[in-house]
Amino acid sequence: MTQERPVLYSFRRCPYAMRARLALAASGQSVSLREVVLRDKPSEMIDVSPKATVPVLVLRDSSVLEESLDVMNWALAEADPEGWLDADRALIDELVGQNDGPFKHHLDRYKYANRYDGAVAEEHRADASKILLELDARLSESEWLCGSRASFADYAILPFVRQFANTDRDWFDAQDWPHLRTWLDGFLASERFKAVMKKYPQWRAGDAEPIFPEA
Ligand SMILES: N[C@@H](CCC(=O)N[C@@H](CS)C(=O)NCC(=O)O)C(=O)O
Repeated sequence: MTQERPVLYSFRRCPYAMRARLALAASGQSVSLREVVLRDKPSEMIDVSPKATVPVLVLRDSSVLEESLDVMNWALAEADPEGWLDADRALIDELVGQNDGPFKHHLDRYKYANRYDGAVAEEHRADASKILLELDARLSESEWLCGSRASFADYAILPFVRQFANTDRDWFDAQDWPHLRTWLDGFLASERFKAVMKKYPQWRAGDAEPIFPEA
């Protein structure tokens, strides 16, 4: 059976789900949103994606995208009115790879040091900060990471920098990375951010499914 629109399993605060929602919103693809609570995942999601991470996008033909970058690429291949993919793809991939690899590694061990044996939060914060200083240097040259326009890389990375900043916002604000702060604060103040951070109740089978993004 063909569904009316794709179904997105999402969790509001998850940075991976956030980047997927950002791309869906930018591309204007509307989906039926199923808000997931991670400790109480719906069996409908696990049935289609046994690895059980969010986001998951189930397309109209029932094919399943279970990686956030795949959801972004799918949405932007459908429509990319803001030119997120116009930037140099090799640069996008390099920046996103650094984010999803080493930066995420250090972010997790900074934010949740007690979950990792022997992890010292300050050491991981320092290692993550080296990466953020590189981003700050880049943002001192241009308003966005890949030039004068926002790209895939900015929106794939911003949710993770937000999470890093929120771990200790006073410490973050005391660091010498003015361009990074302007970039993050611009994102946090944007209508796009507000639109993708709207709160939805946990979805259970049979519940109404809000259309995302809202008109
Ligand atoms: N590589 C995946 C990672 C997604 C991921 O790890 N999401 C987290 C939430 S932020 C999750 O669902 N974790 C499963 C859990 O906590 O049970 C992607 O890019 O979509």
